[in-house]
Amino acid sequence: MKDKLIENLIKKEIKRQDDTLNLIPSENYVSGGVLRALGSPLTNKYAEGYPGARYYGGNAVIDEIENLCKERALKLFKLSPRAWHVNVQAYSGSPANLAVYFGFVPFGEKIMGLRLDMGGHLTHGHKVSITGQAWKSVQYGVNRKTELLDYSEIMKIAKREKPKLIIAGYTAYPRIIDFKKFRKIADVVGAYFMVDMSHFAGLVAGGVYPSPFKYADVVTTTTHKTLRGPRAALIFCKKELASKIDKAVFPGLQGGPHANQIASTAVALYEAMQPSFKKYAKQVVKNVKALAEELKRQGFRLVSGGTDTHLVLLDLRDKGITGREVSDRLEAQGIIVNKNTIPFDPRPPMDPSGIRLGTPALTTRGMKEREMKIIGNLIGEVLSRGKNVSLGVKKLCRDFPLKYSKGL
Ligand code: DSN
Repeated sequence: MKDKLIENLIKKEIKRQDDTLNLIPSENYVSGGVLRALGSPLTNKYAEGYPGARYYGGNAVIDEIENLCKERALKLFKLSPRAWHVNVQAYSGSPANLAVYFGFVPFGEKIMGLRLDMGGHLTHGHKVSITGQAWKSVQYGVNRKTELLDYSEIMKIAKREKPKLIIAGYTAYPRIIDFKKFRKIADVVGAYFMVDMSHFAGLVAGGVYPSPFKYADVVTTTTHKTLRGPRAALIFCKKELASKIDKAVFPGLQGGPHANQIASTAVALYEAMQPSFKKYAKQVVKNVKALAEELKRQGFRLVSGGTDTHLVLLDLRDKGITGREVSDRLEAQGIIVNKNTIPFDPRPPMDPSGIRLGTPALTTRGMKEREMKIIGNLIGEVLSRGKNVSLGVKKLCRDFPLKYSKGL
């Protein structure tokens, strides 16, 4: 690379990734194949439109790539192409969600999602997001005592507000979602039912989290979290809704699709179909359970008491430290976590009362339950006993190296 400044910054970031323990539940490490497609000359091509109907010439190869990506996406989630459609052009998760609302719900009508501070996402109707401004947003919460979804309360709100679309699937909810109950609620009020499975898509693909497809009308997902692909998104919908989604993505919301990103997604989907990915997904869940147990042993309170997914939320209120302080103190020793609100958080989002920890990235590095116990203990050493654990962090990073610094 002639640009030495950027070249050196890339090297520096690779070293940072290599030398730290990444517990951010929405991050992962992609394969050389995924990077190869993402950094390929496919980025040179304009392809507005869809396979077989483009606004530019020279798209025969891009058509093949997009069709292959779609085929693999349906196959990975065991969906019949007769019943389901998938759009693979959304640039990332937020535009994917926006496209769904744009396709299904007239401006000013109601959408209903989980509050951001209780584990929902900005694009599920939060007031600072366009999704909470262009549409009327109705928000549900979790139960104060159990910190779990309260389906009868959600039903009550839905009956009162009559939203046109109901969203399930969250960014900081460590438990299994009952999609069947949501389907019933949506049916009672005549709403579309959408699942945003961005966080747990890889777990669904690996068979360790319930699939939402039996119940949802539309399912969105980013591809870069547990699914371990490039930053991109997929929108699945029932076949009869296909033209609403396709028109909303292009020309409604976006211009030319990113062919390199679509090819890279196709590579990730191929990888997720291999038996080794099933093993990976299982290990992600085993690892988070081991981490959760150790954190409990270290005296931390887990929101909802535990986890069924790839993440845990720690409530730090009884520790007298905030999420931001914890994140900074751990980062100084090479442990990267995510400050996060907890349900009914008395503190603001920039310095909340919790942290969110997940195992997808460390599991990709090859770590197992033994290492999760060690990491849970390291976290306790730093936060409860004020110890310096940087040597322990270095050893784990050295024992489970990333391959990027070796040129893949
Ligand atoms: N940033 C994603 C996450 O970390 O969950 C959501 O957009």
